[in-house]
Amino acid sequence: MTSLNQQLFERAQIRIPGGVNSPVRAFRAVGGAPRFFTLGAGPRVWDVEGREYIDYVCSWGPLLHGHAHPKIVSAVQAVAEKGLSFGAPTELEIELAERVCALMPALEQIRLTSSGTEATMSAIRLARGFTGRPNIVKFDGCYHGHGDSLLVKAGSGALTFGQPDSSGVPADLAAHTLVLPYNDVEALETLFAREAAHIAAVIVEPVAGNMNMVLPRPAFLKRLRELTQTHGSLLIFDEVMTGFRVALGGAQSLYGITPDLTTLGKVIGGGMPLAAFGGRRDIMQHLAPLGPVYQAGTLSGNPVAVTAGLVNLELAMEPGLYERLGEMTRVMTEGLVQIGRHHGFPVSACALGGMFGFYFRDTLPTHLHEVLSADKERFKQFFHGMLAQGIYMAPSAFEAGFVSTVHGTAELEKTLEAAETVFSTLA
Ligand code: HOZ
Repeated sequence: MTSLNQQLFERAQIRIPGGVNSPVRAFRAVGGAPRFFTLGAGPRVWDVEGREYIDYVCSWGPLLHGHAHPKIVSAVQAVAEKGLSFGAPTELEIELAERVCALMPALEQIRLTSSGTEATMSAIRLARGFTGRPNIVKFDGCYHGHGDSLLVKAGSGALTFGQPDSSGVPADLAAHTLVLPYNDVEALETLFAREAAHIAAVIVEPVAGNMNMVLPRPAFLKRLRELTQTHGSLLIFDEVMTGFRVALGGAQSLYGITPDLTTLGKVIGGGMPLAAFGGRRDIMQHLAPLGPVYQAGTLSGNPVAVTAGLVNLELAMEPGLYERLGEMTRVMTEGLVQIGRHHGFPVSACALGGMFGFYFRDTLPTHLHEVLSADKERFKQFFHGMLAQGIYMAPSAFEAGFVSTVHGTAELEKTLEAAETVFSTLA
């Protein structure tokens, strides 16, 4: 008897390539049929077969306050009744711009887009236009959306499916993307000594979240800032994932670094398609209509998405919220590690705010090669075991996990009980 999820997956594959609208969702890295969801409430989701799961994907990060938060839903309903899109300015956009710039002082100006990919792609174009230089530097395993210049040694789905260098990207263009290992200060210094005059920007996930989660060495981010500043290259922090997720002020507030440009997405849209890039005013003023760098979007600053983002951020501003969220994430991941090790598995985990990494290797990875050395077969078994116990984790060993502010003690206990059951059967 084929399950309903399987039936839908087969039907989807007739009209949608791979049955999904974003590759990692297809479950290919773990096997089996993806779950088709019908309902989300707080920290939980339900699939078409009526099965309930505690959700640690949280729509890949945006749902800082869980599914269908009543305040977000009612604000979105109210604004939707007044019109879904104008393709003209609204006051709501100014409010969101003001709020984000106040929370992240490195952003003096901001432009809204509809997806993180658009934000990073535009930030790269702006950096090239501003500096007049052609090359960008990225780090092996970091993912910055699927813009052509950035699908070189990329993480996330590209890494999951063994296509870190996508077909369809002209070699001439890819040649302008220079790739270095994450956390490697020496490699950075060598490259800058040789190529600085041609480097428009260095783009980095200040906490990497698309090769599982990899914490930066503080000295790495510090040196990045110094070298870019000295040589007139721009430093772009891609905080699409970490912005308002690891801290209210993003990873840049935790590590005390002021980038020239920052890209945002996920939490800034509260579950709606919204992203942004922003930074120094003198750079942002190179954008059309003020300057020569073109960038646009029919649905940019869409009022419904902006409203969801505004309420998501308003809720995030509650005092003590990130401390509580960080504590919940830490206790959950430490619990997983403790249970795994008790059953003899070499596991490790890291957590920051509402984001975590969990690895089948005994020490935390510091760059992609160490991430790749984790046991992917064990991960698959663990993933399916947890799924059968009602715990929904990212279906890839190369994605970070997410905890929301409404995951509570009940979810924590159920997750750790499930882990106990799963690790004891894996043993
Ligand atoms: N690239 C996203 C995670 N890092 C996956 C997005 C999705 O499939 O929704």
